[in-house]
Amino acid sequence: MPFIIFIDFDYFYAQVEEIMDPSIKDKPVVVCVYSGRTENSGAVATSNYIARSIGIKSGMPLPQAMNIGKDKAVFIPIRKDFYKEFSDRVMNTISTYSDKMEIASIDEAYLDVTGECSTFQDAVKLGEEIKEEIFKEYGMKVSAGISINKAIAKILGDMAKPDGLKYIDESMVEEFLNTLEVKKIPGIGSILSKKLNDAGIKYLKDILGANRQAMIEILGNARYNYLVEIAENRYNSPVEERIRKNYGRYITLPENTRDTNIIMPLLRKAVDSAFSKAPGLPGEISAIGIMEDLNIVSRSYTGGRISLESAYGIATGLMGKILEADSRKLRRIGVRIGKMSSNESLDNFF
Ligand code: DCP
Ligand code: CA
Repeated sequence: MPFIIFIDFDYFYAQVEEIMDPSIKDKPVVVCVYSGRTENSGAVATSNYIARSIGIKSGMPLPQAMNIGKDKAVFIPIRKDFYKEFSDRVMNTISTYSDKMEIASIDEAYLDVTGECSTFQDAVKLGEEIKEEIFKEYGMKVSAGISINKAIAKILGDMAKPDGLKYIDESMVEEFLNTLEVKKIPGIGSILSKKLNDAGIKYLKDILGANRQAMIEILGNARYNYLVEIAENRYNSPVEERIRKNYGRYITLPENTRDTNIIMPLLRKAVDSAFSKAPGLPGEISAIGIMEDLNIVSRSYTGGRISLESAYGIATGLMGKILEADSRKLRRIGVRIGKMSSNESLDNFF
């Protein structure tokens, strides 16, 4: 069975605004899309949880939100490019945990960590580590769901909000599916779930006993099949690699350590792996150390076309410098290569 981690950033746009200006953190924060028609026309893109608790939610018309928020809420115009860039950085950090990653939206990602983990418990630990690292590095809270397929992982991630983590392993799946309400399933909004409720369907499992034609009428063929697959625990849509190419490789050490007998062989392995992904030889190589307190330290070398053989020595030297300058233990190590002189692009050029 695969191990899948789903990550969703909490109240994303509004949280970015809080991170940029912590003084607004204890107020309702509302990110607004102004339509420009009249001064206050537009809608709420998203809001923080304090704003949600007083009823200001995504999609609400601005005049209504302003009426509720009045003088206590902070209204901020949307700055999409800035959030996109923030998202790219967080996604980059997440991508260091597995080579199989699917970025599903600006604030959602799936990781297949089957290859990184020998037990489900390892996958849960990795999920906790990802949450911790994102918070440490960016001050951002995310929620995580961990299970044996993407659908259940996402359902759990949604249930874990905010700032939570939930998991269901193989042995718990059946019981989980037996009591799962259909409205909790991604893609089943309030309109569909009302229609299903009217047809006597409250739980996902009810669909299996219902009249097939009647269900298809409400759901359509594709969605019906999708729900049946989840309900019968046959859903296995793979994590599809959708990610900006990153010629890096990070490895979590078996324990926090400064022992070069443990670190350097794994560093060589990271070099091998980074080179195997790259289309040509790099002009730059960095060694990265993620410390026991999750602070990140890196050292880089630039020059010429670096061969795999020389990369081992360079990376080892860089890691040596990291250890020399620091007294902390290392938790993870990484190698990143860049400034590629790609054979491919030369071919295209000539
Ligand atoms: N978004 C938007 N308009 C909407 C819904 C969402 O512009 N009607 C944007 C703003 C959100 C981002 O997409 O920050 C992600 O959407 P989510 O549904 O994941 O919502 P949030 O991240 O805001 O909240 P949650 O904590 O529920 O994930
Ligand atoms: Ca979100």
